[in-house]
Parts: sequence; C-alpha cells; structure tokens
Amino acid sequence: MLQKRLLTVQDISCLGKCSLTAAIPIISAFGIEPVVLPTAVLSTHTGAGFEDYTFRDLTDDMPAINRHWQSLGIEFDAMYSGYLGSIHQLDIVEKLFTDFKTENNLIFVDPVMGDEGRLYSGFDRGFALKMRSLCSHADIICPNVTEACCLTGIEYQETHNENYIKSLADELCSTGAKTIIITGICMDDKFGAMCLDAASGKTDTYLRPKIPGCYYGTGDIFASVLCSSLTYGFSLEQSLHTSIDFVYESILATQDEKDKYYYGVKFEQCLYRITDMINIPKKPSP
Ligand code: PXL
Repeated sequence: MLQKRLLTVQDISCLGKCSLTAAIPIISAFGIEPVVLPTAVLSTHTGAGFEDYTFRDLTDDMPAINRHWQSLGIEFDAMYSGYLGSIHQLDIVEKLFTDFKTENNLIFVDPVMGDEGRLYSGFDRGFALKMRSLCSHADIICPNVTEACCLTGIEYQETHNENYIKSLADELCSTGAKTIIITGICMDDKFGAMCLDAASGKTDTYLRPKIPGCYYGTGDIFASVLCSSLTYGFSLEQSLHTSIDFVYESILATQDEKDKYYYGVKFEQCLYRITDMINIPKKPSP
C-alpha cells in the first residue's frame, strides 16, 4: 500500500510539547509520513510558565523549501497549518496551499492565535483578518472559542451553550471552509468540540467529562489526531471522537504532574491507542 504523506507547517517549540513536537509522533503513529515546514525555532512555547524564550524566525527559508519541493514534483495527501508567526508567513502558506493543491488532497487550518479570551503574545486583529483569508483555502478549520471570536468579531463568552457555539460555527461558514470544528467548548461540566458541515448544516457535538486545570498543547494534539485520522481515511465523526478521546486520556495521564502544566501533557502514553486502531500488520520476527 502506498504510504500517505502529510505536510504540516508550524513552529518547533524545543521544550513544552506543542506544535511540531506533538504533531510528528502523532502523524507517524497513524503510519503516515510527516513532512514538516518549520516556521520558527523557539526554546519553549510562548505561554505562561516559561519566560525569556528565544525565537529564530525561519520565514526566509520557507519559499525556497516550497520551490525545492515543487522541483521534486511531490504531492501531499494533506496539508495542515498550525502556529504561524506573522502575516508574511500566512501569505507564504497561502501560496504553498495553492501550489500543492490537487483534486484529492485535504487542506486543514488550525488558526492558532489565542485561548481563554486572549490573543497569544505577538498576535493582533490584523493577523486575525489575514487568518480568515487562509481559512478560505481550507476543507476543515478547527479554531477554539477564542479564535472563532477573533475570526468572526463575535464577542467572547466564558460560558458556552449550543446556540452560542452554533452561531460561531455558522458565521465561520462565510470563510468558505467546508467543515468547521469549534474546540475547547465547555458545557455542563463537560469539555469537547462541535463540528458543523457547511453544506448540509448538520452538527455533531462530542463532549467528555471536564478535568480541571490548564493543559498546554492540547489544541495542537487535537488538530494533529484529527487531521491524521482523516488523512488515514476514517470518517469525520469517528475522527472527531478519536481526537477528543485522545486529548481526554492524555490529560488523565498527566494528573500526577499537573502542576507542571506548561511542559505539556503526556500524550506519548496514549499513542498505542492510535497504533491499535490502525492495526498495522505485524511482521514476523526473522
Ligand atoms: O500550542 C500552541 C502554540 C504553538 N506554538 C507556540 C506557542 C503556542 C501557544 O502558546 O506559543 C510557539
């Protein structure tokens, strides 16, 4: 069987298990080849818990990497963008999506910009506006509630209900994305995501019990599982449920060290779930 290939464009946060250090092992666990376009190298992520992080911008390398890949004539089964550091990078990724679009490949945008009602450091309204334009290339977008508000201009609310989340998702259909998934929703002490299919208007909300605390990198882990699962060939419904279950179990696995939340969650302990699910035939030992 031909191996599938998934391109992911996001930063390397050397310490703190998010972006590429989460995406690569998850994509690999699905038996899919991860191809990476790193946008920046940071000593840690930029969230609370780590101060004075270093930041090496790789923007200037990105167009040359694109050109080299084009000269090789390679194709991707899916392209997935995560944390991007500047409006210029959004332009570069937009071009990348256009250059490598085929009839069948899947474009997946996680519009990483903020959480809990606030933009991450370094992001502003101008970035959010341009992110909308990147979303218009996507088959699937998966903003959290904060990011959905930044993309739509709808006011952020800390408490969520079906109507509020549905109104965010409905409004996001105007980006042109075909499937909208709003993550990080919290209702009746449960936590999860709502998925809206723009064409049919059908929604699916999937929630698991809320575990108190703050858990870094879980949005990236959710997006990586979802995108890999869809690329593998699982249905949208199954992929959504798998991603939420995976994040939930990763958070459960971290309860013994939850005070060190900025180091990320122990998702490595849950990778077996993915390899079990895809059931790669085992080779007999020689
Ligand atoms: O998890 C999202 C993310 C990715 N990359 C960097 C970040 C963050 C969130 O804070 O700082 C560098």
